Amino acid sequence: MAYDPDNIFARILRGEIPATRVYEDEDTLAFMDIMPRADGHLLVIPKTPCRNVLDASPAQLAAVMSTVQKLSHAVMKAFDAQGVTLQQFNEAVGGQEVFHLHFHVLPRHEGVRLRP
Ligand code: DGP
Repeated sequence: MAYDPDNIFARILRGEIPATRVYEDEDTLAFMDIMPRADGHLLVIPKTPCRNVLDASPAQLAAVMSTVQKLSHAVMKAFDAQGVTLQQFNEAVGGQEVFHLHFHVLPRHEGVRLRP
């Protein structure tokens, strides 16, 4: 499937719509999810065009996962969490709604369920 350069996350990358940015490096950006399912729920994306894991290069995956790991530690510390759940969806049938590769980082606390 083709990459749509006007998807919402591409527009966030270009600064056309606002987002609460929490981390950025040469290859990746992280910002807070607009519909958080846990306190501290953030999204990590590559800066280069990529529809999802099925479309990703090894370099894009490596960069995104490196940031996911870094921010998992940071968000656990910031939110005093005991763990994190990582989620990632591919194509509409796989639950994907925004067609720019992203990983959800969801801090988890004992006895607290993810919000729907
Ligand atoms: P999914 O593709 O299924 O992982 O769902 C997209 C996620 O992106 C969902 O958790 C809500 C979030 N989201 C959608 N639009 C925006 C937006 O404009 N800004 C931010 N920060 N998050 C968004």
